[in-house]
Amino acid sequence: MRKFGAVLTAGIAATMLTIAAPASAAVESKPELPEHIHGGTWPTSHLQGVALDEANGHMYWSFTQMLVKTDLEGNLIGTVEGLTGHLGDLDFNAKDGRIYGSLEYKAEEAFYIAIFDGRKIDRVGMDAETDGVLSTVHLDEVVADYTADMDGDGQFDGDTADTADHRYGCSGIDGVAFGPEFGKSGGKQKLMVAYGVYSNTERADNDHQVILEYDVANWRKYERPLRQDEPHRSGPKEPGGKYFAYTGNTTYGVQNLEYDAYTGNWFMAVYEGEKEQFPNYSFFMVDGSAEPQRGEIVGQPEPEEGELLSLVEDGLHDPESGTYGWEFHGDYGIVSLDNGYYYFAEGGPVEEDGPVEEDGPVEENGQAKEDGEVYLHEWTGEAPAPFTKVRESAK
Ligand SMILES: [Ca+2]
Ligand SMILES: [Ca+2]
Ligand SMILES: [Ca+2]
Repeated sequence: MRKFGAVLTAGIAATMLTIAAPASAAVESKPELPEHIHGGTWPTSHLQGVALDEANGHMYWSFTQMLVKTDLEGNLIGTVEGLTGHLGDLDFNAKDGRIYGSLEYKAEEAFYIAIFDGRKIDRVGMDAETDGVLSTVHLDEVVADYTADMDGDGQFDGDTADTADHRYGCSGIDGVAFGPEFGKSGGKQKLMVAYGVYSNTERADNDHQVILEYDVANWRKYERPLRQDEPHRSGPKEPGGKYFAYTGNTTYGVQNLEYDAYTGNWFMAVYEGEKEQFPNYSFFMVDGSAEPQRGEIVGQPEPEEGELLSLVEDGLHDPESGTYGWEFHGDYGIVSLDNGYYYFAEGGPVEEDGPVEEDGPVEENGQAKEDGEVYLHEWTGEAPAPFTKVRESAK
């Protein structure tokens, strides 16, 4: 499904830079966390995101239609099931101890932040609607951009990439993360929500990642139980901020978003884009120390201004498009431990007795399952990949 061919070409053509060590200096001593955690094997779509509750020793895993809770040895504690939409990336909110994730119902034109009360998840097979562990807040802003009739023909073309519709190419939402406001290193933690963006090489208005900012401190009044047969619309009318990062078009936008207090930057893992005029990197960093700048959101049908974010100017560089990035696959889950160590997720289709090829016979006999796990990584700051796996053998 993913295309790796263009990546190699881009990597060779790009200028290699050496990244400076972050201001916080050397990597701290290795944390007392396992180097590998297995999230299990589930009859769902693939792993979409992970969230760590370090204080309580719990890991949460988004398997698209199911939330899984394990301890840090990978022992199963519980699951929340019955999601008919798309549960995407997650993050843990240290302030209220809950897990926030993106949840899409494209046919119903409903886009939510799903809020799981992890403390109440204590058994396998809990129901997303009726067991009181999940509340949802609707995001009107996403609906407005997703459903925009951009070519003005009076028709909204729905869930397809092959159209001029969807403002900024918005396909919904996926990456979510808590962190400080852009341009700040501390202060109130805001929830940042990144758009999915369809891959389409025929239009010029889809070359930005779009990030909405919300203050969830007053969200209790909006929270409602999930009702999938009757989607509610309770939520903030507008985001607290809306930001644009020029990366070139990607395939479904920011898969995983994470704030890294160690470097002070925001990580964006994407499935590579296909436009020839871009290097189509798989990993970008937004400079968290840079104040957003008011400027033109290039490529829009009518000239439009917005709050523009700055990419970290390191790693790989493509002078023609002016973009910077890295080659690293964090699409299935990222947790920054905020000390130079990270969990990155991996996963894929498996059979009971071992891995199988994607699109292999297991897909046909209806026994396909998806496996998910995370591995501890360490910051290197190098290019093309700025992280390296912490290996058991290095102990
Ligand atoms: Ca249209
Ligand atoms: Ca995803
Ligand atoms: Ca995240």
